[in-house]
Amino acid sequence: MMRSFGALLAAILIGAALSGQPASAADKVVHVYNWSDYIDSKALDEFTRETGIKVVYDTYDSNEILETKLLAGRTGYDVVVPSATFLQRQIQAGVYQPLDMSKVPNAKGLWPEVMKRLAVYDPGNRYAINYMWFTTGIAFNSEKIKQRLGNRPVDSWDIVFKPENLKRLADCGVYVLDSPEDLFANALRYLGLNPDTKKPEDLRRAAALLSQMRPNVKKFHSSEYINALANGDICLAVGWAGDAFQARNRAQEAKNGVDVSYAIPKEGTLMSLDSFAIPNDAPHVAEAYAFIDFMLRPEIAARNTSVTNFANSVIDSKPFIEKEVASNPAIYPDAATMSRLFTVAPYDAQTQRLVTREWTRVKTGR
Ligand code: N2P
Repeated sequence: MMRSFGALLAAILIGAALSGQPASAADKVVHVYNWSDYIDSKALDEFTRETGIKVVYDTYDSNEILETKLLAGRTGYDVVVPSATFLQRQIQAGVYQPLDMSKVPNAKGLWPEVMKRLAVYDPGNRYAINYMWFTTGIAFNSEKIKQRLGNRPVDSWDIVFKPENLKRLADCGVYVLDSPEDLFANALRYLGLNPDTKKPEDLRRAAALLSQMRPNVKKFHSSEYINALANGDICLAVGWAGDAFQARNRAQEAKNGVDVSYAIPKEGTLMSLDSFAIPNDAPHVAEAYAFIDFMLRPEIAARNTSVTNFANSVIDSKPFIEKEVASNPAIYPDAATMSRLFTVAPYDAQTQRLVTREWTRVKTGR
């Protein structure tokens, strides 16, 4: 053991000598695993320019994918961005290290209201720092919806959960998030049940409602809807707020005449919080802190919001955010809308198994 350790050390030292750099220079890297379409790529370049830390950046589009990796361990990632419910049970599973806030000076600018909401999942805000928060809602192609449903406003989950409505949109294309947490919570709410219930019979009722969507859904997917909406390939998606507005912007840039809108349904919807956390076995902890702190700078947070159209939690970023984004009530909801948003607690293991099984049935009919 000692010998092989010595040999390893020698190899590192020789390697460093050959490359002409001290061993630590090779460590100037941070491995970040974040949601797709969730950052201004120029912010990454700027971080590297300023700190000399290279960013290896991978993306995912589902909490389940992230969680499977985290629970297997040794992901090699230094910073990950779970949603709050997943964060809570990952903390309980011992996946993360407690944060040393003295290494994140910009955390002083975090929005107390958002961090308070996050504290429900991470008591005392010990393990995570909020990155973005947002709603799940209905993204749609205004013109195509009007052709099919007339002038009635798109303002209710009725359009998605009443098969006679969704059927009229099947020909122009409907995508739905492949995210059981979002869909179950909203189906429960729509049925007048507690969106946070863990009762098997309630969850089965929600699953039955969700199953009715299947014949009219082209795809269950959590990131492809941005381009599909922007290109006019689909006319409706159950999706996340920022993604909907990214679709709108892409269509505008392409000047293809497609107009994408987004609605927070009047019945209310799920509010989610995605937060930075550092895995226990992160190989580059100092760099992880540097990365998180950089992203909390007001100007940088503002750019990430202006580009992604997701609301961040750095209060002083507001004046730097593009006006159209900062004043968009679907991105930064007003108090009345806020009061219709709900959050949910994580599923216990047994409920999770039920939900996973039912969700597979919703998607495949089997
Ligand atoms: C970004 C989606 C992030 C919100 N495309 C889902 N957690």
